[in-house]
Amino acid sequence: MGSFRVSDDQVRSFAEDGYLMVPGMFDEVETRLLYGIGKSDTEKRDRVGVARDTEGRESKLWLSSDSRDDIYNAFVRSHRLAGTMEKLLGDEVYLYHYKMMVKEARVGGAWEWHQDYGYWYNNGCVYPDMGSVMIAVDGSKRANGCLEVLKGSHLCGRIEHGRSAEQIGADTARVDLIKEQCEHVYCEMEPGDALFFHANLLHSSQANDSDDPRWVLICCYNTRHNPCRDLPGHPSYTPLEQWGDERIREIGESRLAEMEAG
Ligand SMILES: O=C(O)CCC(=O)C(=O)O
Repeated sequence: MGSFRVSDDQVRSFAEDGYLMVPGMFDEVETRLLYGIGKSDTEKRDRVGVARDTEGRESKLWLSSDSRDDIYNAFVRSHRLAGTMEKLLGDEVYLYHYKMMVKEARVGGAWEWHQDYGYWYNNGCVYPDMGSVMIAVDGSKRANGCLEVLKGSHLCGRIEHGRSAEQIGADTARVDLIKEQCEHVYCEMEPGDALFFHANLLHSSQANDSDDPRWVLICCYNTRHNPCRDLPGHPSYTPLEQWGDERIREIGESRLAEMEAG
């Protein structure tokens, strides 16, 4: 799907549901490059952080907002992701950060129900006009802890959040009330599928009790009109140069060849 163009119907459905699934957004070659480079990236592996869930299991990720000529930036800056996010959020977007959620087989922890804006509000972001897109690196299924969302919950406004073990979780009584109104959807994905979601959409994922790892890359964007504090990994407005979608193959293939040559 080299040149994806989001349709008006898809923009409408994102506005109503708070998320949009695009199956096969990245082809097999692009997905294999992200998988091959991501899984053996020792520099990033050394920066993996942990946020324990309420059962004490390790929910791990690495996070960056750097701009380099690398495979991650080729995804983040692609018209397919950044251009689509601009249509969905109705303004120019810039990179807030990107992160790899490293949910390992058997041990990967859960993520409690939350809105991303529950975190980002505290960074001085004035509006919730922000969004993320998740790209499946491994298959992401109920068994290995796929993303779960409450459809349409972004329309409930910002919900109180507080500490939940080492994570920030939404007020559980309020989440229960919203569950009575909003459908609970399990967003199962194949590698290369993309899931766009609004910063106020309630989402969570369960621990990985299966034998299959569940890695996903998440690219998070803010809109130009939304002021926020300039923090490491959570910058204020910095124009994002979008790159042609072919850069994923160009950068990915040359990086993979370097890695294979040692
Ligand atoms: O990786 C997951 O399953 C959850 C990720 C998430 O909730 C987030 O990045 O906000």
